Amino acid sequence: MDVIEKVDIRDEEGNTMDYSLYKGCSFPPHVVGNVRDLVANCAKLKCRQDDVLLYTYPKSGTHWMHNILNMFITGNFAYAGTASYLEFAKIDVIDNMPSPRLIATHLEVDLFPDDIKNGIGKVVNIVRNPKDVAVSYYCFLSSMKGVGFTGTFDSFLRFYLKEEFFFGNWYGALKQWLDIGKTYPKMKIFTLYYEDLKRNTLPNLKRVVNFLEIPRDEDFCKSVIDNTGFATMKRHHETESKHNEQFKDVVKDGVLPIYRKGEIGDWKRWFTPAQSELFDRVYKERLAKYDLDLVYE
Ligand code: PPS
Repeated sequence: MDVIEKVDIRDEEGNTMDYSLYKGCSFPPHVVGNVRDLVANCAKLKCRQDDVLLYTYPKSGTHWMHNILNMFITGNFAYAGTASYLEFAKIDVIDNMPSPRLIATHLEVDLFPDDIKNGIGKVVNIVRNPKDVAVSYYCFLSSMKGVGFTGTFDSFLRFYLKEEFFFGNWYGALKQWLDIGKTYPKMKIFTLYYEDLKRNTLPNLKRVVNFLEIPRDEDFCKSVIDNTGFATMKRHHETESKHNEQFKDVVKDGVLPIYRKGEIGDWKRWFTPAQSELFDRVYKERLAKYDLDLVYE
C-alpha cells in the first residue's frame, strides 16, 4: 500500500522544512486534509469541457493570470481575488462551482484530474525564471505562519535546489511541461512565460484569447491590462482579500503575502555571484537535453 511519509529535513544551521511525501510527490503541510484523499479526489474530479485549469509552479504569477483568465471567461473586469486551488480548497467546493469554472493548481501534472489529462477542459501553464521564483518563494515563506521559513536566503536556496521541495522542484515541473506532448498527448495546454506576459502583454493576451476560443477583442484585452496591473491588483488584494478560507490558518494578518514587486530580475539583488553560479550549474545539468531560452533580466 502507498504510504504517506512525513519528512522533516534540517540543514546544518537548524532550519527545517517539513512536507508529506506520497507516491513520489511532495506536499507542503497546508494542503487540505490527507494527501492520499487529495490525490484520489483530484484524479476522479469530473471535469467539464469549459473548465480552465491554471497550472503554475508556485510564485510564477498565479494570481495575476487567475485574474486575467477570470476577466476573459466572465466578460467583466471585477477583481477575482485568489483562485480556488485543487489542493487547498475542499473538493466539494470545486465540484459545485458553477460553469464555466476556473481552478488553479500547483500539483504535479501526474496528479491532475484524469478528465483533464484526457482533453476535457483546458490547461493554462505559466512559467517564470527560477531565480525570480526562488526569491519570491523565500520572501513569501518568510512571511507565513506555521509553514514559514525562518532561515537565511542561502539556507533556503539549499532546500530549493533539492529534488524534493514543496510540490516537487522547479526544473522537474518544467520538464513535465516540456515532455507533455509525449506523456499526455490529449491534454489541451497553453504555456506562457511570465517574462513574455510582462514585456509583451497585449500580443500574449491575444494568444490566451485564441486558446480559450472566446470572443474578446483588442479593446477588451486592453481593459484587462488596465485592470490587472501590479499596483491595481495589490490594492484590491490588500483591501478585499482578507480571511480567504483556504489560507486562514497560515497567513499572519489575514492577507496572503503575494504582491511584493512583480518584476523581472529582482534575483540580482539577492543572489551572490557564487549562488548564481551554483544555480546555473545545477540547472544546466538537470535541463541539459532541453533547448531552453529563459529570460532572467
Ligand atoms: S502563489 O502563492 O504561488 O499563488 O504566488 P503567485 O501568484 O504564483 O506569484 C506571486 C508573484 O507574482 C507577482 N505578481 C505580478 N507580477 C506582475 N504583474 C502582476 N500584475 C502581478 N501580480 C502578481 C507577485 O508580485 C509575486 O512575485 P514577486 O517577485 O514576489 O513580487
